[in-house]
Amino acid sequence: MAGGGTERDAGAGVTRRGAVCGFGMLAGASAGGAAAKPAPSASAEAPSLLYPHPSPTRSSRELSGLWRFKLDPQDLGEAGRWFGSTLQDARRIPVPCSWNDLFDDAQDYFGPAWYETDLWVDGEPAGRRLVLRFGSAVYHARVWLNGEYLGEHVGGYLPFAFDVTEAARRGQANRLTVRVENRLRLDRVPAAPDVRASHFYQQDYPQTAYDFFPYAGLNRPVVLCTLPAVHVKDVTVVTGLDGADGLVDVELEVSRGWSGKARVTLQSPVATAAGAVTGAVTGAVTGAVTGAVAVSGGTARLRLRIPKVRAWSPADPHLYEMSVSLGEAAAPLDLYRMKVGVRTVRVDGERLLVNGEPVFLTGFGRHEDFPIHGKGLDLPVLVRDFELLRWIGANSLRTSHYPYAEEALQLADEYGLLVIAETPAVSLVFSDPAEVIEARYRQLEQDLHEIVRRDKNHPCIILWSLANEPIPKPFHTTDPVPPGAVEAGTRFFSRLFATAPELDSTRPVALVSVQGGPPEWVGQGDVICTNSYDGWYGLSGRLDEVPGAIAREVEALHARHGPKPVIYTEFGADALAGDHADPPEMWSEEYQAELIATYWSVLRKHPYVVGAHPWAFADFKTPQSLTRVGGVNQKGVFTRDRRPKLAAHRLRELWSGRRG
Ligand code: BDP
Repeated sequence: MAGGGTERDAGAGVTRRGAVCGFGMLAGASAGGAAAKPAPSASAEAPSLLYPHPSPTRSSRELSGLWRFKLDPQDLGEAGRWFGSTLQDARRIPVPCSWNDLFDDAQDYFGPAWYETDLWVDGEPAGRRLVLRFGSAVYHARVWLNGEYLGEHVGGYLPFAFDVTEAARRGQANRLTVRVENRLRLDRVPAAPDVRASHFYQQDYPQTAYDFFPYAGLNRPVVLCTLPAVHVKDVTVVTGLDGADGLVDVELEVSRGWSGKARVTLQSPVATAAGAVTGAVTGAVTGAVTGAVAVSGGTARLRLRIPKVRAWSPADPHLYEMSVSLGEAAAPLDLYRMKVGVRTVRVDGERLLVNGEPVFLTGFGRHEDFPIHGKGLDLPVLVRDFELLRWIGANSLRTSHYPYAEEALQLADEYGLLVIAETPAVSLVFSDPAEVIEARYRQLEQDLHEIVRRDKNHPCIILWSLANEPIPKPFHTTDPVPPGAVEAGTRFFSRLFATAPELDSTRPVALVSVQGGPPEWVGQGDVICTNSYDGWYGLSGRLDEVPGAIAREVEALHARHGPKPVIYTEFGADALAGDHADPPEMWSEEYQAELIATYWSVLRKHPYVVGAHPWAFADFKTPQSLTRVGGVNQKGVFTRDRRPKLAAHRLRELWSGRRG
């Protein structure tokens, strides 16, 4: 194929030319670390995917702005070498942003689209590696610089990067071209539905198997980074508590199989009276904690002990500043800075423990969703959402139903929100053909590698969710479950549950089941997570029958899976803001508030229930369908523009303990 790309979809990861994803060092206290590679030429080495925090030895420049954009419905671009010259008849598109709400012809567009921008690198410090890092591209991306093919990435919600040191030219504009393709396909994760088998989602437009709008494009920032030839390529931090002390195990991966001296320093930032942040150390720690280590063949491990540690917790989300420097302290070859929260997480019988203390999760599943931006990273909305979560008394969040932007996790670390981090495996159907299921498995396993690699160091993440609502057959079909579908799912999740602890042995793992889903699947989790819609999809309108139904359901879960903690990851009702009814009727604000309060009071009576997340934080756009008024799922306790419904006020009272 022109440009060097080959159709290698459903395969996952990045291919070609100094590109990376997830094949390197794996997370976890006992993970092996990167094998010492024979010193490869820097351009052949996969670039680092560490979040590009700037430092004295590194720079990061967002390429956000107005790019050129063109749909390619006939898929002519690659054969026509559109990457070889300036895009003809292009219009402007902001990056980051989803394309759907911007242009009428792009709203329900599925196919390739081309992005292009000019890039000057003359301002970047000379003598460093130049890396282009994409926060995400939904769903498949191919990238060229000055017509030279850099590589591709498959999977919509995770970063990828290319070393462009050789491809970039100084003294002239560099043409960066990206082909993004968003087809809804059976073999993708998340998948399109098999319309031959589905009677329900056939009604939806566009036809997704899941209940959120398939916003597409370059949804997260593209960043031009510089870093030294010898640099910190990956860092894995695992924290522990030993009496009053904190333990911080650090594993380093350094580029080019480098050997030499490294130093790791931890210190507490403190706001001065003027509000500025200084490098001074507070609390019981007197002075920064530093450890020196010899890096050999590109890897090193060390343990730092923080006397009288100030542990990270929702009540006190204290973060230490960590810096890793290579070479001589006075003139480091590289300096990487990141934040570290010291905490432990563990399942103990029916309890979920953070720092040894039982926690009860209040909070929500949410979506990256806002009018016009779609799933484009929108920092103002993100900050507003975190403020609202604090206002309502939430202490947790599920990244339903895909990995969120890294900035969301950074904020969760700072706000002290406990996060259930979910893969993009939403609504997988196991009556689909075996080869399709296998293709999805390969993609999902790759996603899991990439997620753990990206997010392993966030103290906020306390639980991995491998999937949301996998089902043996499509919803609302009257056909029986086809033979073998439950077993196919059991095999699928056994493999995935075996992989997760190899990548991260420090966090519990679960999958989110749907009411009535196969117990063999959810039962493999360390925590039983379930979604439940009594009073909405079942027992519609019959609020008085709901408490009994919930109690029977939760007790059955406990009997089947105990002793394990149970989290209700979804329950709720659509409410049209402004619609009122007394006595409460479906779709009114009163009904939603009453139903949520009912769940809360029943769940709180069962000590093994350790979390209750009403669905959802805010209303969000969906495909058009008979059940989605205005093309919006109205189960938010906030409206799509973040105004509280009655349920938000009710939850605020319940979660503050002001009302039982
Ligand atoms: C659950 C799904 C969620 C949907 C919700 C609903 O996990 O994605 O949005 O139902 O129907 O089954 O509102």
